[in-house]
Amino acid sequence: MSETPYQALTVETLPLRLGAHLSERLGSPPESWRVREVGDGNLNLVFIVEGRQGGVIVKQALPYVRLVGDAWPLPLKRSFFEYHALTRQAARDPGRVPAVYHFDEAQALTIMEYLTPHRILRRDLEAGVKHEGLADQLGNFCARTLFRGSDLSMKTAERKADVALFADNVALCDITETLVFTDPYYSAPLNRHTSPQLDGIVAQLRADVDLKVAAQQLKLKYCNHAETLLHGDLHTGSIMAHEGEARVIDPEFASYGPFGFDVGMLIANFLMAYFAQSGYERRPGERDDFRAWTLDVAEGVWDRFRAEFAHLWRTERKGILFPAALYEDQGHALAAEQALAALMQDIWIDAMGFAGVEMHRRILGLAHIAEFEHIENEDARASCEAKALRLGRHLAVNRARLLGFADVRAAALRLEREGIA
Ligand code: SR1
Ligand code: MG
Repeated sequence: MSETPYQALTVETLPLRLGAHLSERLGSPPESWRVREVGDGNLNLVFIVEGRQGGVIVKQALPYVRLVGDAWPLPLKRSFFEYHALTRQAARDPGRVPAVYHFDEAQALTIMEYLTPHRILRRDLEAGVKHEGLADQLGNFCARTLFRGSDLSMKTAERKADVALFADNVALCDITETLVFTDPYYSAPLNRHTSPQLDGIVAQLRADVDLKVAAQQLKLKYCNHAETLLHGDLHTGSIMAHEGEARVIDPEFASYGPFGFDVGMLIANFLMAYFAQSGYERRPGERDDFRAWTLDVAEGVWDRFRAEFAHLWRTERKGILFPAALYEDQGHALAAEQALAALMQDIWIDAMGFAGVEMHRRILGLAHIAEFEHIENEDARASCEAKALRLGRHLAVNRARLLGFADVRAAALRLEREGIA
């Protein structure tokens, strides 16, 4: 198949084209398979293919941004970066990403594990469905992939080769650079917000020079601080969950970047889910318990990330940076703890900044989130989004003054209680 020029799959052509790869796993004949295209993301085709013996996911890149259409071309090579990110994540945090069965670079397609009956986590955050153990699994995923993908773990040759490989993921980095850090802060052509009732706060934010400075300082970090291999798009639509298990998907935005990026983006998505809850209440307080849970998960992700990262620092620091030869081996174990505390403080500050801009771009930019979009009442939706915009501003601008998650929680609770007036 890889000798054939790229051609997008359809529900009709898939069985014939992938029959040789899938028959053993799904059972024959290919004509008997049930094929559904279920991609609801912004970029790709995603097929569920089921036969008598089992099912798989077939994900294929399109040569353009699905959300916008062929007016916005996008390199197929993103599937190559996704494949390479998945293999690294699988090694660094086993069991947390879908198993890859086959990758075809020319067709920009990956055949992988069908996670069922898992659901996209964002849908459950909208529906008010909790998942046990989520914060721990996601915090560990961030710590393990970010620590083990960094100079704290990797040797110099492997690390340089990997930075070079992912440096080519130019188009997807450009999307993040533009859509996350720049577009929300002026009236960029692709921007939209869902209600004229937000016009006032949107104008305020776009006139806020401290915020513009903060956003570009964060962009500088995203572009220049190649500290570790990022997932690059770790929001709650990139997580599938079922009962006690969370799985992380879709790392096509993988690139080297700052430690705080993934964990900050993820926390932002739980904070937005927190503010969305009132939009689904049929009577005030109906979602109190679930709302509180979303904040607990945000805090839990940070706590677990910090604890696991510290554990890896103490037990696996075998890379280029902060070698034990300089610290523990010289009787200076305390100095290593001092260095860890300083690094963790930097990561926290960056993570809060990235959380802030993520909250803004999901309300002001091109790519919105379902939890807000699906709130039918316009007044209720605008109120939820305005609170998230305010918190985003607080996090981005005051990121270096936040002492810990208690400060974030206090700000979120106050906004939820008092609104933005
Ligand atoms: C044009 S792509 C828009 C967004 O969708 C992806 O999931 C990323 O979050 C990207 O920023
Ligand atoms: Mg995605």
